[in-house]
Amino acid sequence: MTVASPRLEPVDFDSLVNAGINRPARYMGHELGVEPRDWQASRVRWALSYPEIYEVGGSNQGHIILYSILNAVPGQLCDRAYLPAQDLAQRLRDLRQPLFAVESRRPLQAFDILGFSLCYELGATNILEMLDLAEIPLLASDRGHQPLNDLAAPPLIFAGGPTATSNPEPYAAFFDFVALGDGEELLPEIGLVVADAKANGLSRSSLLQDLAQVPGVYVPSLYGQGSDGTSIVPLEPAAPAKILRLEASIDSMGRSLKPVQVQHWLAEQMGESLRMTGVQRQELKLLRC
Ligand code: B12
Repeated sequence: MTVASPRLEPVDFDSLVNAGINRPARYMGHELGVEPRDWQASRVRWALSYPEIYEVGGSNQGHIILYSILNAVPGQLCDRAYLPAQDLAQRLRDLRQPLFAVESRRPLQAFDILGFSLCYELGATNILEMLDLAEIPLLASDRGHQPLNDLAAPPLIFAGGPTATSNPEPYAAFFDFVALGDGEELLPEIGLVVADAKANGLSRSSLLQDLAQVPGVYVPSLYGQGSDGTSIVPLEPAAPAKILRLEASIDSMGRSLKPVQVQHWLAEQMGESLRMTGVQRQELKLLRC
């Protein structure tokens, strides 16, 4: 499988999300509390996803906590992505447009690192649907070796959350790495490793080896089946034999959660006004200023 060609600029939102799409506010990324982010100045660009439609994903506490923490890290930004409903998914496929993050409206391929909350088993198939819509190879082994600052390199794809933590193995082939336990302290540490790798032009495999040294990070490609047929053992001496499941310290808690999710009635109101007045175009202009 070849790695998809990079399409890194914001999608043509007006042609994708218009009167034919239900609840367009789901995709606008313009909720109360969203702040402008400096794409060019950011050394590491994250997208986090709770892989469900917006109403389920956007209200998930863990997802918004981790998003808020990453946006407080200097020099890094974090956007969000959700599973599009069937109407937008079909339109993306018909128009051959890649799935995008809701705030920057950039294709998910444009990010350095894309993290999914895997909070129940069936969320896994939604992740595959999102990767497919984003034109990102489904298997970690098909994502090439280019360093992340090569524009053709797909983002690092990883998962965290209760299901990923309790048994990552059924999903291992799809992820470059899996984060075990709470993400509050782990994600900023991962961000530092990724920033360093980008600054030094490290290959994807060298970066993954570095990430494997971070407590709480499991890199499946560095492990294989043990001689007993059930255990998982390191394939190289540098990979730790046991990986910690992290617990957030009390100091990392107690943040206010932003953004506030767009409620159904508001989404519908916004959808109606978009259709009638073209507010969407004005809002887009404001967002781009
Ligand atoms: C609230 C809740 C719900 C709400 C979710 C609403 C919402 N939008 O958030 C509702 C009622 C909708 C719900 C539904 C379901 N739930 Co529920 N739910 C919970 C519950 C009680 C709390 C989750 C929570 O908010 N925790 C607080 C946040 C801060 O913690 P967190 O989510 O765990 O996130 C932290 C870490 O996990 C980690 N993390 C999370 N995401 C990521 C991502 C990355 C990249 C990283 C690094 C880390 C990371 O960092 C976060 C911060 O520390 C948990 C049980 C529990 N005590 O955790 C069950 C739980 C998650 N649910 C579960 C299940 C099974 C379901 C359903 C499938 C039930 C059903 N049969 O329909 C559905 C699936 C819904 C869906 N489509 O996603 C199971 C999952 C079991 C499993 N191993 O898969 C749990 C664990 C309960 C259980 N013990 O059985 N649920």
